[in-house]
Amino acid sequence: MKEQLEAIRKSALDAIGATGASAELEALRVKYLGKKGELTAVLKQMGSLSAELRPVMGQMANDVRASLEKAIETQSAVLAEKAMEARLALETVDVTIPGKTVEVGHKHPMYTALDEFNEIFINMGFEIMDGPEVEQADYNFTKLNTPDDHPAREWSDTFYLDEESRTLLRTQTSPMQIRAMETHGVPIRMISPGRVYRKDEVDATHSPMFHQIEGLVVDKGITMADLKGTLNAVIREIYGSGTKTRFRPHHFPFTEPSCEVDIQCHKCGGQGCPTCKGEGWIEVLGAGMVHPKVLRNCGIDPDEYSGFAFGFGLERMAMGRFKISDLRLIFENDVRFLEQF
Ligand code: 2NM
Repeated sequence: MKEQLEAIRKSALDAIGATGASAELEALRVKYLGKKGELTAVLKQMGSLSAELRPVMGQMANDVRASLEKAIETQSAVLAEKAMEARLALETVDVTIPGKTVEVGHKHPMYTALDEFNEIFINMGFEIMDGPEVEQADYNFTKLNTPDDHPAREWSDTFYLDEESRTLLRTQTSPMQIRAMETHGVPIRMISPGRVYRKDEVDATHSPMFHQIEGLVVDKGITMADLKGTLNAVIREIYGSGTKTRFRPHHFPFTEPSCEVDIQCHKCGGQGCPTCKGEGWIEVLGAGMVHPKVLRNCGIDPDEYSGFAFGFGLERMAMGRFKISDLRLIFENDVRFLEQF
């Protein structure tokens, strides 16, 4: 029996030392120390030994068990270390590889133009007011002195949202000035920038959605001189202090008198060139003294108060400022285009 135990110890220790994976080690543990293992089988023969030999063999069997358990534990630690080294070798990070650059976006050029515009008006004491893009025809047209039979109300020009032509996508931001006069009251100095919608085919200068900034001042004693002074100041902030302006008579239903405002072409100095299409002047906005009927429609007494209003096209302004030749570039959002600003 002693030889048997020695043989088990030797073959088991050799086998344990030779394992390369923890599964093999577990198989060996079962093979030698398990319930049906070799060492257990030897122990089962103890009953046939003499009373003097039994404790001696018992002691030896325990020694063998202890040394196998110790060897398994040691080998297990060796294997775990090897496994960790292998994993670390696989997962090495080369910190010298150049990183992937993250592309950081920026504001759309048209909104850069809008921010500057807002800033100019805030500095002049104007409030910025936001309003709904889905409007009532009443606010978009009627209260703005645009009667039911006016051509601007045609279905071919306006996106109506019901058969009765009562709700629509606003065609201008002026309904917001009406709301402002009704709720804010006088005196008032405000601008309302935002999206407007018209049934236009897309081309180099048209889009069914574009942006306007309209403004309104109402107080006692406001005259055309205030209109000219304010708009000249704004235009010179945007286009440069030496910019020449021209106020031409025009017609809008909601203002009387009305005008369009041109700036002298900065490219040719008024001689006429491709930028100004040979005109020498570039139209930048429409304006006028708020029609007395419009004031009255908003509960303001035109005998006591007067005001002026104006409207800029934001895309047109951005196109002039950034030398953009086609309106579609502004909406396509091709990063190769946007990256230039
Ligand atoms: C323009 C041109 C002229 C305008 C008028 C009003 C209101 F509500 F006060 F009557 N808001 N905006 C106006 C006047 C807009 O855009 C070219």
